[in-house]
Amino acid sequence: MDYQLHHRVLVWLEQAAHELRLSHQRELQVDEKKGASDLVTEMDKATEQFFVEKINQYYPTHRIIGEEGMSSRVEDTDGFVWVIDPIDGTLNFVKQKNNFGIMVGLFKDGQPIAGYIYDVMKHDLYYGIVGEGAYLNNRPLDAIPITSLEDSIAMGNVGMFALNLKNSQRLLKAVLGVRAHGSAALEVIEVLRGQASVYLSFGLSPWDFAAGYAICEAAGLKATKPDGSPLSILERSAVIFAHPSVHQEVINVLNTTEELGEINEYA
Ligand code: 2AM
Ligand code: CA
Repeated sequence: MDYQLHHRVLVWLEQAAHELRLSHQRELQVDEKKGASDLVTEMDKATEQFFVEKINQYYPTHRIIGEEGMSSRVEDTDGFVWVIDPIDGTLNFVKQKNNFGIMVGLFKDGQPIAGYIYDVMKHDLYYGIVGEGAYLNNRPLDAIPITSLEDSIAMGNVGMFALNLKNSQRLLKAVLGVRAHGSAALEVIEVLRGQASVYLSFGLSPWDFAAGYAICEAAGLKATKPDGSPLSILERSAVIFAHPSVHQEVINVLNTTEELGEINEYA
């Protein structure tokens, strides 16, 4: 790992997070993307632009995949590729002024090197360096132990469970309860901390999962497609982030065909 690069990313994240907090004091320009719940603001664009300018200045040979498309399209994984979500949970950012994150992943030849998730309003900066470990505010992450799926909490999206997408109500039944934040960043954090055993989401874009994928790799957690195969930063995909002791069981649960039975309304 290049520690000068790592230090620069930490500084950039602090600068970007500060600007996002300040932006809550003025009126935001909010536009809809695919609908009323899929929003973008000038701060999504400005934050991505900030990272793109910094990376281009210090690492001109590196390429960037960002949600807001501020750099040229990346078609292969050769060399260093950064994957950036300037605001993850934009709906929360606009409506709650809370519960959103900045996510940055760094990959070399398609393999994760480092990942960063900043829970902006809590001032909590998580990062993982593959081969070294995972950290919260520069201290080694101290996760709650996970013993079994049935004795744990799962993270997901409310709509996904309501619609039983890909048999997800099976997972709802297999755990003690499910929780949702509406931000992939915050949901991955729950798994990193051992507050949940698994976060499952269908249809995540590379910027939604790349940082979490890299931190999970650094922390010894699993981040895969629902069939257990590896993620690609060039493809949108369904993703399971899980503690290794429950990962295969989550896959098995999603593939179960026996009758579902009653669901606990408080799950
Ligand atoms: P975003 O805020 O960066 O768009 C919300 O449930 C979570 O899913 C967020 O992490 C959100 O990221 C992500 N997401 C991905 N695709 C989405 C979509 N089409 N609409 C809303 N959220 C989406
Ligand atoms: Ca986003």
